[in-house]
Amino acid sequence: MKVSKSNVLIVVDVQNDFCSGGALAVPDGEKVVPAINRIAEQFENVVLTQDWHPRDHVSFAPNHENKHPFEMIDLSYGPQVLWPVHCVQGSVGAEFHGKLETTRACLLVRKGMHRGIDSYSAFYENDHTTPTGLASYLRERAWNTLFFVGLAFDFCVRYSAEDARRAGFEAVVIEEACRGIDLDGSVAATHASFKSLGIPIVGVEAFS
Ligand code: VGL
Ligand code: ZN
Repeated sequence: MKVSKSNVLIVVDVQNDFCSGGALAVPDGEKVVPAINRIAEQFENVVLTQDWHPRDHVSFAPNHENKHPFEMIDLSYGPQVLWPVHCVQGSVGAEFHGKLETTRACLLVRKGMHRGIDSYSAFYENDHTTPTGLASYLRERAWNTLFFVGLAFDFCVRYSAEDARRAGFEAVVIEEACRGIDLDGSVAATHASFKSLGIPIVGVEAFS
């Protein structure tokens, strides 16, 4: 695949807490790193996202009485999964994986920073109305096709790609450079949703 100047690679949440030994470890999460580094070499434009929560964040199970990680609760903006404490602002767990090549990235989008709203998508928080500013940034740079890699396939990669598509961008997911959490069939639900929204999955070999 020939990567063009209007293409951008969006590297989602490749942070220590989502890798083996981390607070919300995605199985084999760190295995995406060599593939992402190789793919990123083909792109002139690379954007990174970073899950970046305050310690009192509403998505953390211990911040609710008698609630456990992976239970659901209802918040004003809808149902929300409760997670273990993860990606706390300034913590080692919130840092990018040490082997992730970050030097060529032009923009870093931090998300999940408001205490009362979680944010899976790089574009909108989970209330689906509070923007991060990423869509305007990409539009101003006239980048129209977004390639997604990173963690987790069925949460932050999924919601980012879906919002990109709804915002009028072309969105493509390189699934081999992603890993999923797979909570209650969330990986299958992601595939179905991508299919209905017109979000193709392409292989890594296209970028070598
Ligand atoms: C994520 C759950 C909670 C992700 C972030 O990056 O997919 N998942 N926070
Ligand atoms: Zn999070």
